[in-house]
Amino acid sequence: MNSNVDAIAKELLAGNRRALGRAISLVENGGADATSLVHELYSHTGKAHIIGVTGSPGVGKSTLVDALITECRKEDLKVAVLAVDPSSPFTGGAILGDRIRMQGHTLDRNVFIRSMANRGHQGGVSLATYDAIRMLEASGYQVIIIETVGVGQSELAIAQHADTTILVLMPGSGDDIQAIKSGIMEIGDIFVVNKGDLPGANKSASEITASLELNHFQTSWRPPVVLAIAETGQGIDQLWQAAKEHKKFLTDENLLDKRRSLRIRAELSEIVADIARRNLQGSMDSEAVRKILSQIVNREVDPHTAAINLLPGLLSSATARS
Ligand SMILES: Nc1nc2c(ncn2[C@@H]2O[C@H](COP(=O)(O)OP(=O)(O)O)[C@@H](O)[C@H]2O)c(=O)[nH]1
Ligand SMILES: [Mg+2]
Repeated sequence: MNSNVDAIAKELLAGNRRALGRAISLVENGGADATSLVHELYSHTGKAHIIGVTGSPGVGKSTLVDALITECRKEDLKVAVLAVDPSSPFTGGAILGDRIRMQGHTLDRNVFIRSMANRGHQGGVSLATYDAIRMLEASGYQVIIIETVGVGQSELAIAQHADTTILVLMPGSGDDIQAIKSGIMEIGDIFVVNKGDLPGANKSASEITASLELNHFQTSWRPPVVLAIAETGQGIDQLWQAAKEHKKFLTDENLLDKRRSLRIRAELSEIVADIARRNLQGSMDSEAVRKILSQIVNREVDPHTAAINLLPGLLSSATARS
């Protein structure tokens, strides 16, 4: 083990924030250091309540997360926020705004806020998020909130890193109708109609409730619909109660491990695919592959057979993501 990584791991376990920040950067960048860090700390992970907050831009997710932090702090829980933008290689305006909206907690040593953006390859931010969560858990954070920007496929995939997913909507945006139509309702364990101070909020909430009644659920959990005004904190205590009840439900029904094993299954296949993809990129210019390419061009071997022949080499020369 690299002694630098070793030192970071030790300090992180002791709750050092700088070490935590460096550890998250390392797992974001990937590579051998990231792999050893996760290896070292894995036995200290798995204890936090992971809450995903998702919804269209502007519905008030960051404002809501800020209010949720306040609720957690009332119970003296250590809370961390990862603001994840899976689509953008830049930590753009949206995330900058997020940080401003969570500034009330910047001096609190038991609150850690961090934004993560896509550093390039597909699946990258998703894989890095799994590991960033682990760094936070090892550092003693009891509640980890993941805010994702937007509601596309990749955002939903990240929402599924969570034990409890909160879907945030607002009145009058047509968002609710679209959510109902597009099937993203299925990922919500709790629904929030935020901006309850705007006209139409009650109507939106009852429309969502009505459409949920038509849903088929896989468990006996019935997603509550919470009306909130994130800006004033109204309804946030109710939301926090609902989140805790959901966690308790998962635990009592033995569903927490089931959820987590589904997640690990997704992560594992992503890691394997990532290794293969990386090795493939690394070997495409090799002498051996050049030879195979010319064989394919000369009709000596077909592409399918060549691919099958290449595969064992790609998987056996496994290297860590970088
Ligand atoms: N009227 C009203 N505005 C809100 C409320 N919550 C948030 N906002 C505003 O909505 C805008 C977007 O909020 P933000 O938290 O950045 O949304 P996000 O993009 O979903 O993270 C900001 O101008 C907030 O001040 C609310 O409860 N009522
Ligand atoms: Mg935001």
